Amino acid sequence: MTLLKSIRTAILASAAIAAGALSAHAAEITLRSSDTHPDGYPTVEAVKHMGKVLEESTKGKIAIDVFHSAQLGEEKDTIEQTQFGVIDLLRVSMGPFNNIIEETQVPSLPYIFRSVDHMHKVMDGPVGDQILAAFSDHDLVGLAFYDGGSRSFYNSEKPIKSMDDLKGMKFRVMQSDMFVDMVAALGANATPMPYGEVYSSIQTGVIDGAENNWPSYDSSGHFEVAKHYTLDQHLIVPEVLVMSKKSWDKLTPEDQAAVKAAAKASVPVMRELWAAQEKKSEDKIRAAGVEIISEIDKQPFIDAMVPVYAKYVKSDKLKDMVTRIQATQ
Ligand code: GTR
Repeated sequence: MTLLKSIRTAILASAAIAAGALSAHAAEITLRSSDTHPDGYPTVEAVKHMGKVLEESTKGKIAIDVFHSAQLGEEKDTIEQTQFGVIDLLRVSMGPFNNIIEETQVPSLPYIFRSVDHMHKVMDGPVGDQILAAFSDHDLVGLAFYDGGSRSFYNSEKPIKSMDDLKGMKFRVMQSDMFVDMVAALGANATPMPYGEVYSSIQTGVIDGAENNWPSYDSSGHFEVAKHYTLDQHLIVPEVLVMSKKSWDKLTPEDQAAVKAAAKASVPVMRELWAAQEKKSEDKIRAAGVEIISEIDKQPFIDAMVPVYAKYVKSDKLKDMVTRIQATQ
């Protein structure tokens, strides 16, 4: 990000926070939390739940204000703002962390998880703890993982029924080099861009499509402009809730423990909301007449990922993480 853009984002974030501060809670400390998703989305509601738990456990001392709908900026920018301490809490996909924290690349690898259950087992265990701990070298505190379902390609042009159909097409990916390489390995072209720019970029033909899970494909409205959805499920990327180290250091050890506990308490709530939303969004999208291609041979997609693994899983540390994930039953 250029310095000018950094300053602009900081000003935007401060203005939104100031506006929100007027309606803030009567708590002694109000943590400002950012999310790209709209009000009512599972991640937004889960952080609100965390806020309720925290208010209770700290007897009203600490509250959370959730700024949804990217009011504080797009994900890559809000990561910086959280590192600076302008934003206290951030719910974000693991993807935009890939270029910053190498451990986050591992659960972002295409087809690394066999299922959402497998992902839960891994992220709830020692590999998950190792990834959370990795945030501390980057002015952040990793608090908890949320669900992001599985991501598949959608586009405005044609039904994708095999890898061959992807040839030469242009897809938006999250701002992660690994996802650019993933799409290239499938024979297509990738354009990294902020989430908020995807709708108009599909509409104007700058890109042919993007990739995401059911709830985001729904809430972003992308299904209105990209009506072919192929369930190749190339990614099951967990999402993460992090806190600014600057904000964290201002809390007493007791309050820090309360924040951690409240974040953990929001995880089962998130999972329940997520499962319900996935179903609701799928029903809505099917009813809207989107063409869904679910009969797809994933093996060629999986095989095509060998060079992506070779490029990103190089160090012994990451190799060991991949082995442990694969061995998790
Ligand atoms: C969503 C995810 C967001 C954001 C978005 C994107 O599924 O929940 O955090 O990463 O995808 O594609 O940018």
